[in-house]
Amino acid sequence: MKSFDTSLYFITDSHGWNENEFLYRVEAALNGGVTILQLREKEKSTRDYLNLAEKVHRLTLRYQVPLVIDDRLDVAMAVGAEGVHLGQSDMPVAHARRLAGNAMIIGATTKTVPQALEALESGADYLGVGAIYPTTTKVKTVLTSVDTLRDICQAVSIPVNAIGGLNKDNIAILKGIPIAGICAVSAIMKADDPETAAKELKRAAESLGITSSSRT
Ligand code: TZP
Ligand code: MG
Repeated sequence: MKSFDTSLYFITDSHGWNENEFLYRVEAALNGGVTILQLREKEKSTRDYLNLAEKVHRLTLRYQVPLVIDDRLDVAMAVGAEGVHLGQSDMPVAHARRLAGNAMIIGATTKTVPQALEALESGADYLGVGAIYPTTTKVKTVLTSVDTLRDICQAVSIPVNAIGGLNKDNIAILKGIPIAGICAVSAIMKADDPETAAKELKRAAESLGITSSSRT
């Protein structure tokens, strides 16, 4: 059964950390209550991505938090991850769905209503939309307006998450927009105390009315 909650969606970035420090931070974030976790690696070899994914999956399984692998359906399937997240230049959602079957959580990055509708029709389970604010995380992206985010939320029936430069002090801009959750990399990954950072972000999201809701 596919059940997931994107209300506090943590995306990892291993830059600047050795493996032990990285895994410590991942576990701290899990302790802080992140509801879904994406392993995002852009520079690792396939083998190194697989090895790290296996280690992270052991942690996420212990916390019963779904693990999503960024970009790579093969890595996701090979480690038995619960999901994969696909960008506009990755494998199309329809192809991934055909290969992975219905049980896999498939997320898609979309920046426009037509892209969102296409992802929905292709079988995506949730959407990531942004960047809402400029980001310090290494990514090729452009800013997405809050109005476009609202339009996408209204156009699709699946959960939509906001991403990009979001932290506990600036997410009020999302008030009143029917997003399912907040995605964060640096607000948690680079925090002095990732567990507290996750808790504080969760509280800030709850104060906007973004609450845990498992999707099936
Ligand atoms: N896609 C759009 S912005 C972004 C991605 C992967 C990075 C978000 O990172 P941060 O540190 O939360 O701004
Ligand atoms: Mg990607």
